[in-house]
Parts: sequence; structure tokens; C-alpha cells
Amino acid sequence: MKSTQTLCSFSEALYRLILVLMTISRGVPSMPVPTDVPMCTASDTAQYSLKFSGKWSQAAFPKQYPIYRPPAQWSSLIGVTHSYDFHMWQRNEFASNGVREFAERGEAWTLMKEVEMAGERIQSVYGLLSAPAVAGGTRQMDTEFEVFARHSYLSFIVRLIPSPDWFVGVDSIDLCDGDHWRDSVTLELYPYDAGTDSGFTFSSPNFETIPQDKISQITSSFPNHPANSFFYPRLKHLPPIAKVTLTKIKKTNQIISLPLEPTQSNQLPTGNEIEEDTLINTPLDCEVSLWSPWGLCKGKCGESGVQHRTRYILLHPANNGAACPLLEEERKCFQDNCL
Ligand SMILES: [Ca+2]
Repeated sequence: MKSTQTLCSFSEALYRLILVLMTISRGVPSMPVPTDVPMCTASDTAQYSLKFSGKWSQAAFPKQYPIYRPPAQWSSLIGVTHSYDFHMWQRNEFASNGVREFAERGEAWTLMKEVEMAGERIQSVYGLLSAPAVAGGTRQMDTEFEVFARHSYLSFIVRLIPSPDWFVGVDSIDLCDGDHWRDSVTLELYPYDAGTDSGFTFSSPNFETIPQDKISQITSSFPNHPANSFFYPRLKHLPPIAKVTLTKIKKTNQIISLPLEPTQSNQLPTGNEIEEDTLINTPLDCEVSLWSPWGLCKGKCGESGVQHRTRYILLHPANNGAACPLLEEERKCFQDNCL
């Protein structure tokens, strides 16, 4: 249900996005720059393509992998180009309301409003960018954006669907390197927890975190609880769950003064291909329940009998993980409770 809402509201989101962009764009070029900040002296502007590649496959993340209602997929991507003094989100800091709503439900309005206000207040934000949701954990999405010497940073966020409040993203990657623009930047992405919902598994019901936690990276051992969907005690590190590649594109005569092109670039047939390097196989060991109590002793009165106990499979093994142990056990007993 969450995913349907995300997908349905996207076109409306894009429309509103355009309104926000128009608002943000006003007056920004006159922004004063403090002198104690590392300066970007690259030529005025650079255009980049952004390619987001999901690597959330069942082979790489076999535990509780969401197969239906909804299957594993990615929300729309919401990004910002900005200066050093703005943060869309930060590890070990509290998520804003906008990040909370996006991470929990994929609703972008508050987040965009926050960005818009930051643009008006401190003129730290140049523009917003977006790419539409993709209905598959290993799909790709593309968009384009423009950066300026005074607004050379990119941040973005993409929500994991389904999940309680989990997302991937980038916080303040600087595309300017002194006097030039970086040609290409590739980053592996790992899941983060927004600290606002305490669900342990992809499909946990809503369970608000009170008081709110800070944003934390989810690892194979944190949160340290066997019920967590990313808890893999045999792994030292989780495999990356997504990848983003930012590539500088040649300037054309076409002026992309504001990144209003994402819908068009997303219709390119190059998107939505599965990458070969998503074929990571993460072993998943079988997990079984505790034993049931011993059953009744069956046998003739006054003689030895047999009783049984059982346990059941909590998690089926995958990718050559440890097989399940015996699920039923019997022992001799003495039938002394004769009627
Ligand atoms: Ca959480």
C-alpha cells in the first residue's frame, strides 16, 4: 500500500517540485559567500548525470527479502544542490520532519518545504532534483542536475520500500575539487535508519520511536538484534544495497538553468537494467524456534514409552547457508500416570 501511494503521487510531486524550484531560483545569484570556507574556483557551472543503481537483490539480502505486497523497490529520489552550510540529512543527527515523512512514507512535501525555506533564509540551496520511483530492488533511475561554484554540493535520499524508516542517500558530496569539477564520482550506498520508527523488519507495522533517535547506519550487526532484517551475524559488512554514479556531462547550448528535465531523462531506454555486479550471494543460515515441551508419554501402563517434542523453521536457509537441524526429537519415558 505504501508503494502505491508513492508511485501515484509522483506526477503531482513533480508538478509541485517545479513550483518550488521557481521559488528557490529567485535571488540566489546574489548570495554572499563567507571568506573562511574552502572556495570552489572552478568555472561557473557544471552539469551532471546521476545514475542510481539498486543492488537490493534477494541473493545479496536473502533474509526476509520482500517478494510481494509490496516487493522490494525504491521510492522516488529527492535531491538538492546546495552550499557547504546546508544539510538535507546527516548521520548521527536527528532527522528533520521532512526526512522522517519521506523515510517512513515516501511523502516529499515537508522535505521540499524545508529545502525551499533554507533557500529563502540562508540562500544555501540552489535547486531540487528528482527521479521517479522504480518498482524493483535492482532497477536503475537517472536524472540530471547542475551545480555552481557557490552551490557545488549534492545531497539526496531514496527510501527502501517496504521498510519502517530506512533509506539510502548521500550527504553533501562536493563535486568541485578546487579549481575544477570532478569528472566522475561513484559511491556505494548502505542503508540508514531515520531513527523515527522502531520496526525491525521490512514489513513491520508502524511503531514510532519515542524519543526520536539519531540517524544511524544499519550494518550486519547493528541494530544488534536477530529479528532485524539486515542482521547477518556471519557477515563482517553488508554488501552495498545501491550505487550512485555522478558523471559530468558536456555542456550543450541548451541551457538547463533549473533541473526540470528529470522526467525526460528518465524515459531513456538505458534505465531499469539489471547490473551484473548485483549478483552477490549472501549465505543465510537456517534459524529454528525453541523446542516445544515434551509431549505425552505414549506406551502401555507400567512399561517404557516414547514422547516427542518439535520445533519449527523461523528462517529458511539460502545461498549455501547452514541447513536446518532436526525438527522433531523423541525420547524414552516411563508411563506411570496410569488411570
Ligand atoms: Ca528505525
